Amino acid sequence: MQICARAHPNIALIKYWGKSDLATNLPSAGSLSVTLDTFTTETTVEEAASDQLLLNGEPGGGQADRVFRWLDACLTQRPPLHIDTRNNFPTAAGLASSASGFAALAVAVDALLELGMSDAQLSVLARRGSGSAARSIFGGFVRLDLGTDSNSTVAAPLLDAAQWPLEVVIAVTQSGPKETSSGEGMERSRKTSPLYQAWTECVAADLETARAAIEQRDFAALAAVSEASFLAMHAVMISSRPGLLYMKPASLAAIQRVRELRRDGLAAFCTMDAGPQVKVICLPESADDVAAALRELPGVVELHRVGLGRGAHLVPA
Ligand code: 2P0
Repeated sequence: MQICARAHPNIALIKYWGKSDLATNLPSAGSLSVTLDTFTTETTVEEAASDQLLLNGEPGGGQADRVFRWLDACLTQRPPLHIDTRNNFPTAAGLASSASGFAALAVAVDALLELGMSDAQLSVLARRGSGSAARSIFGGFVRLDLGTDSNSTVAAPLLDAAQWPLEVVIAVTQSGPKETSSGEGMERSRKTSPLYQAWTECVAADLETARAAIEQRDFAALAAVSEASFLAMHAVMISSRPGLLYMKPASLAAIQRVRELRRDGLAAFCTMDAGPQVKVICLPESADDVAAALRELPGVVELHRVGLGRGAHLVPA
């Protein structure tokens, strides 16, 4: 029997950067995100004679080790599995492919092995594979709160995509894999950044501000707190030793341009992750003008426009 699941990446507005427990991949603070449409991971699983993972049609290498270690840590027993996972967008380039990847796998493995997990249990399973994947179990606006332990640190939906259909313009400034993986970067920041403690302490208040802004559909308030969160995260990255410089000159140019557009009245704000791409969250009426302005910038090599999408789900194999 083959089971296929589909999941979308998500973009954090209130960022996750740092872990308090490596064994269970427990984040040191909460986070809040929007799940995208258009970009998808589709993952097919079936029982096999031995473990094998194909990533975009090629043997998974280091990713395969990571996936099978995760499954062995989370499931008491399982058969050997053949996993075929494909992304329709760049892998490991700061476009959150691990979020959609582990969310799709969690849903597919749960169905194949008939584990009967709830959405919350699926979110914990996905989180143990990749912190941001906990959020891709759900669609629209999603919040992850710290619980008292690993099993209660779980994402939950805030609003469906249709309840506030924002658009996201993604300016790719450099394609290809990132220089330092998120997991390695987070550990470097935790161990060496003098700003790390202050960073983890400011997240709870930012989460509450963002939650209220989303509930009230207050775009300006969401823009202010989201921009503050991503800039604070990059301050932590830059102040790590050695410093993690994910921004490129074109990334900074895009951020400055979006700030000008906002001063001119457009509803748009930027966020960035562990890579040089700039994601611009827009009200739908501003997205055309934002895309046109970013297309003109030297150094923007690709532009994508996506909406908000649904959570991870099964599809016919
Ligand atoms: C986020 N990022 O909240 C943050 C912002 C990148 C910057 O979650 O080590 O691949 O697998 O738990 O989820 C990317 O890190 O990290 C990420 P692991 P993950 O979206």
